[in-house]
Amino acid sequence: MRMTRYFVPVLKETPAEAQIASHRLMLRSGMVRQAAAGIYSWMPLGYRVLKRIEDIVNQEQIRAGHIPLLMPTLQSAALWRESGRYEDYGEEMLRICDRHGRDLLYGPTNEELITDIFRSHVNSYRDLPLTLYHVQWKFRDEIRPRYGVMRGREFLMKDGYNFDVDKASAIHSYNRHMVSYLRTYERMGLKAIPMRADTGPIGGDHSHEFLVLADTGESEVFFDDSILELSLGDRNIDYDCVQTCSAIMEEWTAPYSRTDETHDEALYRASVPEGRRRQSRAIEVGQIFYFGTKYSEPMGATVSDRDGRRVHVHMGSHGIGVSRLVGAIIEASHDEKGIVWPEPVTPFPVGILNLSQRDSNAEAVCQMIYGELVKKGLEPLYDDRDERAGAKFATMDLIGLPWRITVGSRSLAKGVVELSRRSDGESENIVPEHAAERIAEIYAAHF
Ligand code: P5A
Repeated sequence: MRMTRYFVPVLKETPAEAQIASHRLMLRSGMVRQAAAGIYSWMPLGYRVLKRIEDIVNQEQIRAGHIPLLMPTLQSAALWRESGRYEDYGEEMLRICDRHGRDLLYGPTNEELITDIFRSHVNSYRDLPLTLYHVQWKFRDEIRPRYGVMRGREFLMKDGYNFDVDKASAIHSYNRHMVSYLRTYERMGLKAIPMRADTGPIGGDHSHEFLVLADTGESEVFFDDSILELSLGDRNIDYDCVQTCSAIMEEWTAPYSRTDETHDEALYRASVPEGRRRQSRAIEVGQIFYFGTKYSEPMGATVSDRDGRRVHVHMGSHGIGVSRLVGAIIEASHDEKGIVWPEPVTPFPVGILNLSQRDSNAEAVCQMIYGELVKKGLEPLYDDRDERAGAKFATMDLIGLPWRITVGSRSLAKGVVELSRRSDGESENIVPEHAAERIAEIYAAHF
């Protein structure tokens, strides 16, 4: 993409309303624009990142055997009256009345709607286990939307729902989600720690939140430092294997880790050696729940079991804050100059920066590198504006692409261009013909 043909409405001034780095940087780099309190338009650059995150989420869901579908944003209030949550949900629910006087709502979550789909079409234990999920916009009329996309009113969530014939099978679904979430966050370059959590309006008594450490996070967390050393790496995981998933679940939940809602000071002191006790702020980027028959009973979602008896299905639900993750990744990865995108979610793999825009040779070299990168499926962002070098560097640093190829008359006279890394500024000179190949090698390690 050529910058002169793109749309990146960067801001020169830091917007006064933004209190945390990610919100500031997303506004300044033209990734989002507020449409109303807690409601954002995703500008081209922000939209690319959102899609990258959504792609990783989808790939990992499908790898775990979960099935994508798409439910609407608007739901009928009648279903929520069946579960009893229409009144209980309170003021966070946006209630709408259509022209016929029928009550609708903008879905804050989809347990009722998915249970309705399930009960209408599934009849037998033979069709289980089943996990359906979608990535869809949600609305929660948060009393205090803040921190940009972190606590929005309209936000993008991946929400999945498992249906199992009994508790043991549902616990496997829960563990499988835990494992697939760990892998999902790891692929984004994030350390997300599972922590025992409260269940709030979703219900049940079995839940974990996934938290990313950040000073600006809204949660207070207490954990055993040793949990930070755990990693799935490139383990080959069989998601259908009960033992594999429960062993990984055990591994990650053995060290103490809890949010302030479930924190037990006595247990913490007794089970974590003093030198390993850590207390921090953190951002909740996902949560998983097992709630048994909380929805299937009032809504009559049953299947016939092996003995021909009708039983209520056991369910859980599992959410990832897709739009929140954009902010969380920036909180975890930025410096004083701007964003530092991890390779797996960057909007463009590399930026080409032309310091000598009016030199036809420099333009030809940039175009050659651009063409080679596109051939390799790595579309770069080419800053071809007729701007001062300083302004171009500042924009690239703000936008935060992980790699930059700088082309200028002076270095071309020596037959080289500069390849540099955003995270530490490390750079090297390479011949222009090798530039695209080098970028391809770097990215091959990630995909
Ligand atoms: C699980 C999926 C649920 O709603 N029902 C379906 C369950 N869980 S949750 O914890 O309430 O939400 C899941 C994740 O969504 C993100 N999230 C938000 N992101 C941005 N702005 C908000 N206002 C907001 N509220 C929730 C969080 O990442 C949360 O973990």
